[in-house]
Amino acid sequence: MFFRGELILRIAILGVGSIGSLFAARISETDADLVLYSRGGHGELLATQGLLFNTIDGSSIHIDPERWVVVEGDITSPLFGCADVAIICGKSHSTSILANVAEQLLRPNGIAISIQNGLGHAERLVARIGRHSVLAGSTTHGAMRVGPGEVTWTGLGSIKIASLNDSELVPGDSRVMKFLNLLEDAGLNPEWEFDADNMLWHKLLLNIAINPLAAICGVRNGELLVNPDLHDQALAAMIEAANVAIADGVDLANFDYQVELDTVLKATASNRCSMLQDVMAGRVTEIDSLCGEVVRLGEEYGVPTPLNQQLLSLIKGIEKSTKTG
Ligand code: KPL
Repeated sequence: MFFRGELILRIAILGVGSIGSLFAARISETDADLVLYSRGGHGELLATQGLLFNTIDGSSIHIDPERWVVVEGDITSPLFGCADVAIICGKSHSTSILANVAEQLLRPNGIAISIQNGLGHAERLVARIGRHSVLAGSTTHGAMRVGPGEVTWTGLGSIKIASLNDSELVPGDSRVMKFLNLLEDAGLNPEWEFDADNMLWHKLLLNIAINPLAAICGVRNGELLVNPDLHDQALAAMIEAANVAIADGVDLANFDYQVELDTVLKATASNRCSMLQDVMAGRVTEIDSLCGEVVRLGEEYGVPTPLNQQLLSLIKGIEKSTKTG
């Protein structure tokens, strides 16, 4: 086993798609030990050949497979209870399975953080791991899998992190401080946020503006910035979802929709958003956790959501016609 001693921080990344691969590549540059939970062909390549990482400045780095341990399936000794932090990066629909894996991988005082699109993931982790060990997270980094065993960092964003309500896991906690320092060392731009619900809704609004439209039109994020029709549609879907957020108690008084949207579109202009990557690969998308969630909550609060309903139906239709099985 490659672990280099008890004092080295051990990070487990659960779900090593585009974003998970980006985090693994960046954290491999620090002195932390890494455990990657990844299934299928990509996992096999990570274990045998490592990862080709195309960085934000255009250079490429090969990361040796010796730099991490790749696991799949049940966690057994010596990996059981080995990790200080479990970062959940899988798709929305995999949270429950990955929460089980996190429970097996984490040390008794380890931390789990969900950095996924959509709402409710952190609470699903809490159900498994306990409120005192869970942080909420979201990211605006852009990453794209260009082929098996290869990932490109397509947009420099940040990782936002917040405590859950009534949690003792606050920025002053030494485990949280170590984790934030590690993300800083890895160049992943951690930012502490003071309201987990607001943070997750802000990211949801950006995903609702960008992901379904880019996936339906088959365009990179930057096209939504330069094509006025698409930009108007993106903004309209975002503002409609924001009405639901406000009904849900989210404070959007200082949230400038257009500025926030354009900032992410600029930073990730060359990215194919995660939903477009899913559609192109014939995978189930996260549409249920994005527009589906907005439509569901809109019905609950009596807020009309026709645009989100339409985007939901279109993506569902595309999923049916492209599903690979
Ligand atoms: O979160 C993303 C995604 O693709 O899911 C953004 C930030 C929109 C980057 O494409």
